[in-house]
Amino acid sequence: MEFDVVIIGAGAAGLYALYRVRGLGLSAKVFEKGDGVGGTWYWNRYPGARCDVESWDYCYTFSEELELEWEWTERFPTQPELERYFNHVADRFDLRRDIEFDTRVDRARFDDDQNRWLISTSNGQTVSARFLISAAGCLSEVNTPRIEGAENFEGRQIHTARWPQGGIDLTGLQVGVIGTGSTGVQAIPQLAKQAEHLFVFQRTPQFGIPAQNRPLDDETLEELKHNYRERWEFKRASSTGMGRHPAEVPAALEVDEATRTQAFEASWARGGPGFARAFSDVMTNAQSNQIASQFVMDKIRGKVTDPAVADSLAAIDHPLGARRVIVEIDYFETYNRPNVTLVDVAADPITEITPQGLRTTAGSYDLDMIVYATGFDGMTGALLAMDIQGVGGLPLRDKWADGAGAYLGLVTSEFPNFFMITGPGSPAVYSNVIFSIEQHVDWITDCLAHMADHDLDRIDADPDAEAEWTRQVHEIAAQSIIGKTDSWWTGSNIEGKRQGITFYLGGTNTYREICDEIAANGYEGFVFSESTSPARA
Ligand code: NA7
Repeated sequence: MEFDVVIIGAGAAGLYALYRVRGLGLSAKVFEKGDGVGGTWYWNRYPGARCDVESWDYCYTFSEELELEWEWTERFPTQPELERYFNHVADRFDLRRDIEFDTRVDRARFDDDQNRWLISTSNGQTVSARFLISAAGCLSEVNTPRIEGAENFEGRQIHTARWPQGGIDLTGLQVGVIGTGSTGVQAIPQLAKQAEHLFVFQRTPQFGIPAQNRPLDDETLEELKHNYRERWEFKRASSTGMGRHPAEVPAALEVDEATRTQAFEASWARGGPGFARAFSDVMTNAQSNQIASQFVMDKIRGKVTDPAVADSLAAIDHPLGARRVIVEIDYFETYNRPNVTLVDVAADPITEITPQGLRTTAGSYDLDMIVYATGFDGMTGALLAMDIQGVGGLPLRDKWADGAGAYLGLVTSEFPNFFMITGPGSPAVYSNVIFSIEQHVDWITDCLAHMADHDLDRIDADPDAEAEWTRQVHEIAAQSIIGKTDSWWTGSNIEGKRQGITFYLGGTNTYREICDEIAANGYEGFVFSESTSPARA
């Protein structure tokens, strides 16, 4: 089978890419390893799964009709609601007919002579395409740490991103959860309500800001519809792709203590991921950050009745915002339940999993089930899980062995006609990702239209432009607090992974301007060629 475009993945990025590629009159096929659409929101079905970006921001903006007809029910949408949304999008735009479900892309090889990609899938097909677009996602390759003895455990072990449809009945079970990142923090309060007893194995305590979630009433929905255009303008102007007017705030050190506390209290009461925006300098000034961090740690302590447990949860050793700030609902209060035990595995490390449970240096825990809320091989994991080979059979894994780089995060040299949506070098996970996805897809499909108009068959990145862009990405990251703390953002959660921030921290607004300017200047830094290939459609 031959297509103009093959797209990997039917999550938010793949669905929109398919929509736009079809709009160009090109033939397309999407391969999706799940049996439904939604990507992250298809896979992450664990109890409590919810987006930590507000529903009115975490949605497509490409269709006015879609935006006006869809009604969100809560400030922070749950996984089931998001899955319904992506299903609605797939149906509304008749996308399913070009998606092949339960089909994983295992291998893609660029055929230099034919100027085509040959794509092999888990069900034994090989198809060819002029263009290959990865919409495989930044958080889709799960990370399950290897713990000695895990294979001998007699109970059930499950990663949160592999929670089955229909759920799991935890009634009467002794359950252990490893991991207290965004996922663990969302899942733990819900698991605690169902399990007989829940043991939480925490290695690193984290900042948690209350979501202050709420249902959306008619008045709010009406206002959201009324203002959607204005929000879109704000999204474009903002550095993170969020649709709110950035408030003019002073630096924390410019005001007295009482004013500071009042502002932090107000930000706490508003809730959500924007807590640090109470002042302009929390993310840039160490002293201001320390004051904000202390405020949050005191709040955490105030929620937990057992002082030793409160200490374990609140003794946070990194600056606020250096890891992704967690948005929580009833998380800290959950430790006041009699059926929840916090085990500090930084002080008392996990040594092995036994047939009956889990052992630490100081204790052992009988368990019926182990839940791995242990995250993902972020940014590059899903790309490198496939065997992608560029010119001359160069494996992407080899090209990126010393670190991932792609020009604008979109194209990596020696892999012609291969585009990445939210690839390394783009703002990706450090933004309202669905808005970034739209920008990427629009840029890529405009580029495809440009190539058709100018009879160009092949696009590649100039290696020098790519190296310079990657240098800039690293330079900006080096100035930020987030590059200095271990987390999945730096890749330190994956054994053997080269560490460092691989996303662009210069702001989505600046990034968009750069991408647009490069396109307007004849795609500076990209190399096009006219092909005499017989396969040209
Ligand atoms: P994260 O944020 O990577 O969190 C993973 C958690 O699992 C974190 O608490 C880790 O502790 C813990 N972990 C991982 N391996 C181990 C081992 N071997 N022993 C003990 N604890 C371990 O993943 P999430 O899924 O929560 O969130 C990912 C993103 O999804 C999130 O940022 C949002 O963007 C949505 P550590 O902190 O490494 O000590």
